Amino acid sequence: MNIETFYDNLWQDYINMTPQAEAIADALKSRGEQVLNDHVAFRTFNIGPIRLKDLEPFILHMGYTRYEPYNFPAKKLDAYGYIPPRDDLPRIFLSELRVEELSDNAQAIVRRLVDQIDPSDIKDASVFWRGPLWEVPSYEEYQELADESEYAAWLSVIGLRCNHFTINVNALNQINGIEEMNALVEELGFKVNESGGRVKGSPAVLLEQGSTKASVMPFTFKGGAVHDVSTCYYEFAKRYLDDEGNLYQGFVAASADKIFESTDMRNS
Ligand code: OOG
Ligand code: NI
Repeated sequence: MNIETFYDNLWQDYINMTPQAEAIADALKSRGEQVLNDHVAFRTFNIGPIRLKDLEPFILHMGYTRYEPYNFPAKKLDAYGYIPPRDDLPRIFLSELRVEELSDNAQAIVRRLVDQIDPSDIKDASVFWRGPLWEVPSYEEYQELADESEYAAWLSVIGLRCNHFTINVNALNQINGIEEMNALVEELGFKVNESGGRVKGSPAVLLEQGSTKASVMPFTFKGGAVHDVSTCYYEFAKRYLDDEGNLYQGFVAASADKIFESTDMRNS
């Protein structure tokens, strides 16, 4: 699949899940701004046929290069950043949950989901907008997961799909910083993720980031119960030059740790 088709499909699936993102992008475009993406991100489980190392080949096949690993001890996550083959394309952030670190009960719920995956569904990069590859859990199971890992609960209902696009703030003309993006988000009636502060990172770590709180939608759980769930969010990133004059390409674990909470409905 060519990379433009990949991003067209990914964006369509993403704005279906995240109407606020389309509204924010449209507001920028109507002011004459060029909306480029700094990065996109995906979440997965480290078991079955959807481990990070099973999904990574689809990213490498599009010409991406593996860059840096990141570890999130409290959230039980591992991640990698990937550098695109061209400067106008987004970086990719791919994380996976260390399922073996969950309680036996939560592990059993996750394993029941992953056991249902048909490995032939994992054949190309379209896996990144396929959603849940399993029958969704009951609301009780979802809540049990959320008690231990908001990431696991989110992934159990939203499945494999882009969990955020990220506006490249360096490419905007009238907006100079993350807080100006936050203000626009609020002006449009959407919420900012304030966990870890409204602006995460600093020029000293060469990356500043902010994000919305994820869109919320009614979701039908196994058994028919309907409850609101967090879907996906929009992020904003501003990068700085390092001592050699190169634009910083990595992520910042301390900031990422808080950006994950953009999908956390219990903490808003
Ligand atoms: C990813 C959170 C981290 C970043 O740019 O540091 C992140 C996620 O929510 O899955 O996006
Ligand atoms: Ni991000």
